[in-house]
Amino acid sequence: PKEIFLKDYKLPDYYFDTVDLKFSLGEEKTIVSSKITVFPRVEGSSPPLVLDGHDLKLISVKVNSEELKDKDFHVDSRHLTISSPPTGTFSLEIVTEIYPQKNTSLEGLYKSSGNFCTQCEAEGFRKITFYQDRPDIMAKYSCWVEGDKSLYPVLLSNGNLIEQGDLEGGKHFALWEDPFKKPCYLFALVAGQLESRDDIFVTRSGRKVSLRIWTPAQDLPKTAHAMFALKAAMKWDEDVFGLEYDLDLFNIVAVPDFDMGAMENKSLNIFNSKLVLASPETASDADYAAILGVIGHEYFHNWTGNRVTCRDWFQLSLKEGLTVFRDQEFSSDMGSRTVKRIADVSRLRNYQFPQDAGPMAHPVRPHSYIKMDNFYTVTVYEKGAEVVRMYKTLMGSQGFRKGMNLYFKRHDGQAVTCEDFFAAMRDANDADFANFLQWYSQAGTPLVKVTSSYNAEARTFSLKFSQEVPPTPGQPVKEPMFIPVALGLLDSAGKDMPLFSVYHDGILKSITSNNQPVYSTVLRVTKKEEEFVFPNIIEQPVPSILRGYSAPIRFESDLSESDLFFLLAHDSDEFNRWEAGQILARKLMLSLVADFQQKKPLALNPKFVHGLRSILCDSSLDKEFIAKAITLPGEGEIMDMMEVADPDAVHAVRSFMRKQIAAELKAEFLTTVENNRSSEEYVFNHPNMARRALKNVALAYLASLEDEEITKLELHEYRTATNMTEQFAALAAIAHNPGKMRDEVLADFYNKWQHDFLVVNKWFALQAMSDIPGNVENVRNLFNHPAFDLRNPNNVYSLIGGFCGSPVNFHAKDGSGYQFLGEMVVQLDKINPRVASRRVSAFSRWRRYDETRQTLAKAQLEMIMSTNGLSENVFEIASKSLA
Ligand code: BAL
Ligand code: ZN
Repeated sequence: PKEIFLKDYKLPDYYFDTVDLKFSLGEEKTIVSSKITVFPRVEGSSPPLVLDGHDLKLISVKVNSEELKDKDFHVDSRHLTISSPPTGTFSLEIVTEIYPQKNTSLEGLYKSSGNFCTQCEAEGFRKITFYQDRPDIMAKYSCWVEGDKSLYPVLLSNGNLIEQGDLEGGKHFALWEDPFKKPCYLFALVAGQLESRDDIFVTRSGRKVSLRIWTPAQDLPKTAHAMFALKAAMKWDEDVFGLEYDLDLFNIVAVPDFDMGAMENKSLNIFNSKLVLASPETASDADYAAILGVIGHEYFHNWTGNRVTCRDWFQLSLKEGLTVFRDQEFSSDMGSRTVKRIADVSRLRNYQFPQDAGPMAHPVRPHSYIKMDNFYTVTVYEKGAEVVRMYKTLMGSQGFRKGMNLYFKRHDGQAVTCEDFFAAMRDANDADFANFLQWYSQAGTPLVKVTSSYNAEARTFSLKFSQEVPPTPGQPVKEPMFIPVALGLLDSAGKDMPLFSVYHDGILKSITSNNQPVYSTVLRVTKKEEEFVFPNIIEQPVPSILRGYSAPIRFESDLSESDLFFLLAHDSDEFNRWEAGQILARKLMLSLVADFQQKKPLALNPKFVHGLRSILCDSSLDKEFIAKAITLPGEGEIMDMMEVADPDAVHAVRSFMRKQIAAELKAEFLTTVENNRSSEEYVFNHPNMARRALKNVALAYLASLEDEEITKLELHEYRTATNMTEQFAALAAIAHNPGKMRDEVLADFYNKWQHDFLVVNKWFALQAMSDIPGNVENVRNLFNHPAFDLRNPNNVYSLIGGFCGSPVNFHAKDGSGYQFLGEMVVQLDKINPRVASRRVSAFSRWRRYDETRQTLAKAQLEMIMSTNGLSENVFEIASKSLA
């Protein structure tokens, strides 16, 4: 397979102006005709025109209405080359035949669950017709779709519906026209038996936009929340960024078989059903929140991605990092900012940090790829969002908005790069960002250490920073990064001290705002080592550093245990209150892991339990914050901090701690459950979700006691629950402990919900993720369950992804977990390479484990590599993992 490099980017030889597509949908085959207006980039030049194509049958090709002779073009499995195109603008007409019914890759045009649907990002359009399949080719499209009227009563594509009508032989057609130039990855077509929930949004300048959410008829009642989310997102983008929707129609289609979460095709977003359909009885609070975030995300792409797109796929984070940042901000404004920040940072730590420290580590803007699909990663998305957040931290909300305004003013309608975004931010704010661009090109999570000292005589407080960016594949030596460090200093009463100035490099700089002191400031750490000294600090402070997690780094400080307990109790920055508790928990867990490995008895620090009790019983705190603050760091996070990851020890220690905490705080947890039951109908709002979150965390702790009375309580909660959030939490609590009760309740749940495939996926995931010893056998049985279909990505994520999320079973020392995954990858790769390669990633960090596990995991990677007909997708991840 061929590796593609950013440094090799070349402007295209030809651009396309207009693209008129015609789809004749059939049961055996679909005929795709395209008519493209082509013009050369350099006037008068006429180099060969090379078009991409994959799995296509070429029927005919015409230039300026003349059919080309065999000698004038060349076609192979990946390209159509027209050797001597005419000079100047010309028309190109191509007819291809494709077979959507046989397309299990869910890329290009495919038919599933009775409907036609497309997915073109990143490089799926080449499976529809021959084209310059690259995002810097932006053209205006029209799309004629025709098909059987009874089988496909609804025919959708991008833009405005220009005409529709009946044709002979029971067929009908629709003609769509998109007035905005777009790259082909944003093309979409949907045809099938669908109905819509309709609504209207009036933009602030008075445009009346029709909103339609399409699903099979029986699911329509479950689209109310998605419609709410869409309207909220449209309003939010106007309020926060001044960005309005630009067409009269916005369609969303929910489909059951979809690789990704959703896709932002211009005016025709296509969604995985799990991110659209919700009712209180079938969807949890987490589902509701995810729907809000992803509906927002796809809608926000209309400006950040569609109106301004990427020059090439290396720039993916230009649109994804920015749009994730925007959806995070949207969700924060719709709920609790602190809780959202905690959730986002946890995700970064649990998924992105391991990627950044493993063989697939890559910069936010990768330097090379074999399959672009492998780079839709937590690094490009989540770390990319952190990079965007740093601009805002450095320049404030207004400065960030000024930068966004300039970005759109300069680049609307263009395909641009991460430097263009950086330049807009810099120029709009007249800012000096020194080495900030390193964030796009250097992989690896910087490790920042800080030591503090107070000089009582001089009344100065000093912070000395040092930073190290670890080596990553292809990048052995790193430069220092530009790290914004937000901080405040707490006095002995726990209040933020006023700050006026700081010495940096021996120079005193004012940090006041309108001549008033500030209580939190942002230091710019840019060197390998540097010192900041605060003058006029009248008593020894406790520093609260990296407030709001102002940079995506690993951070170590010399704060003592008592400093951390102090911050946990007093910090005005709620994120850092949570963080102080997490640092304490991580330290405690690591020391218990060492005890466990040395076969010492385990004992829990009573101060830690006391700290948890104080938080649990503090009625002034937000309930969801409490739920987060009393949740221990995940097993993956702790393993990630170990020299040699030990899944058994970490699992044993975390289970021990949970059980001890549950025993010590049993009365408080029981009261928490009692006081936080639903008393009214399900409402999707922060106070209600927070209440349910706290109740469910308490219930989960109690489950670890394996106590008969508690089981009765859980059963009561399960039976009386009026919403999925509480019913599922009770089910999970019961399923925590093996036995007859577990089996019966799991069976009861399935019987109740077997008609709803989204709920059945939850049922698969719950069992797959279970820590019950030897769970691989159960998962193998579920693989043969009639409701499981390897062709459906949601099924795969639930069962196979879920299984890999249980370290103790996936990393079972007998290799049974690795063997299961190896077999699954090989089977999946034949069906859907993109889904398969995402699963291989679970093997990537095999070198982190002991020798026995290393040998077993490596053997599976080698087995995968030796499989005949391996896809490029899986090849890339497996070979890089072995390198
Ligand atoms: N562009 C792929 C799906 C998403 O990030 O919105
Ligand atoms: Zn996106």
